[in-house]
Amino acid sequence: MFSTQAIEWLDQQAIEVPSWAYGNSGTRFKVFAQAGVPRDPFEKLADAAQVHALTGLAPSFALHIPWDEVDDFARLVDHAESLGLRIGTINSNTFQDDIYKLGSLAHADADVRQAAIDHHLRCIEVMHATGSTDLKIWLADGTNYPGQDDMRARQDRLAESLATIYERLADDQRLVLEYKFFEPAFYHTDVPDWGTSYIHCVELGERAVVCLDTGHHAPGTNIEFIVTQLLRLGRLGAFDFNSRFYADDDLMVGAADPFQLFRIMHEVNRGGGFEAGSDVVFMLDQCHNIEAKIPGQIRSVLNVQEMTARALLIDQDALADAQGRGDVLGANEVFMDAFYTDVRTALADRREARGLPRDPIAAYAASGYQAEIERARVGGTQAGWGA
Ligand code: RM4
Ligand code: MN
Repeated sequence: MFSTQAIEWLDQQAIEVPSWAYGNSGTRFKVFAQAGVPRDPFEKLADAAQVHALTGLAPSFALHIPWDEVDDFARLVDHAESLGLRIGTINSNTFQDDIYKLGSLAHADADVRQAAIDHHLRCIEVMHATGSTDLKIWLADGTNYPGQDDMRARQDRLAESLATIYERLADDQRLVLEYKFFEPAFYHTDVPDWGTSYIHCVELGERAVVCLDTGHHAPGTNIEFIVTQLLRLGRLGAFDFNSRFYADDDLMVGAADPFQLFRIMHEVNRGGGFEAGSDVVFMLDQCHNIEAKIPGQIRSVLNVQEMTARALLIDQDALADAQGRGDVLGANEVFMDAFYTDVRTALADRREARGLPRDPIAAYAASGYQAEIERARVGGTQAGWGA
């Protein structure tokens, strides 16, 4: 079914999982605790290792600081390696401390800005201790009311703070700037869109790149166009995958709109994002509020794999030919043919050939792991949304 090239890319596909997907999470209405939830980053890694062992798709693990602070990062790295994993992106957190009520890197008060900068310098230390090469910055900065603060001055302060952080990165480390159009700020956000993120990145330098979180756009936004443009500009650093029906729902990627995920993967392919040497990081940024977390992560990485596989089935020659002839319906038919092709059996065959279970969700259920963690992990809490 697949070309040799497609098989090679599918076999090498790597999707980074976020530590916070394994911890308790919820909405502002309620955080529902789940039995067996990890008590520390070591246990989160153990859970992530299940996802990778059963799918072969998730070799790296993103940390959120300070949620995942530990005394000894060398021990955490050893633990990750013993589980066949490595530490990926380090995500900063300047949205939960009281001092950040009116912002962090764009705050009017120089002391607050300095505290936020210092937090990022701590994150860079963690990067050195873990071998991570990506510092991901998502800011809750913004305002709720027109006139509340000077939007223009906030951009200048933000640019200055980012430059201070960027200067401290090593040559092989990147600053990955994520945008989001609203929430928690409801009037304006300081990095609301890809254009703003891109402008700051260009000003910073070559190692500053954009993170596209699929849940961070206004309804109706053509996300795949943004993917195309950022790849064209060489600034698509990372994805935060999730899906949404309304706002930033953080549901499982591909759950709300598999066709959108397919279209995104087609543009990734078109822009060389699967090729050797591409440095696009494919990360999940999700919360499993009501569903079981480990199977939720397994389902999510499989969804990404499935839509990647379908996108790789597009007959590129036939598509280019129809496009060149101005054959509107023909081009669309080539595109849709691939989308409508069920690849699940072919991917299960491929898994079997690689020594992986045909059905990772069923294999997880049969493994007894869930019962074991529910028995063993009692009484702990772990920093995160629920803390
Ligand atoms: C934000 C954003 C960030 C993530 C946090 C937990 O909405 O998407 O990427 O680190 O949530
Ligand atoms: Mn995100």
